[in-house]
Amino acid sequence: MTAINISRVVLPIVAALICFGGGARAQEAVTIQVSVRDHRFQPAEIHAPANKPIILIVKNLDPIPMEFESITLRVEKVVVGNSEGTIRLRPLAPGRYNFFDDFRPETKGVLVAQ
Ligand SMILES: [Cu+2]
Repeated sequence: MTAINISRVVLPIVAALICFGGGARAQEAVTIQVSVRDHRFQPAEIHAPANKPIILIVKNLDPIPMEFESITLRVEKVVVGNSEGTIRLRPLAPGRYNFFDDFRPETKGVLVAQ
């Protein structure tokens, strides 16, 4: 390959990598929220965009601790009574992700990424 041929092949690849990296840095997190009251998630179904980082705020409106847990989201966080917790989620593939209160497994909800 001549020098000209190499630059024709390599330069577009380098340019593509720079663009891709810039796009990833510019990707902003989306903040969503769910509350717990009387040991129920409100709302029990929350929605978030797929393929974007998510900041999930869990507000515990009950006076005793709960533990927000999800196997598919791979998170587990204790939120003490009358306070809130912040959970950072990786960008999610479209789908339904169940969560529950690990202290009261009957307290369940679902995050729908779409
Ligand atoms: Cu747990």
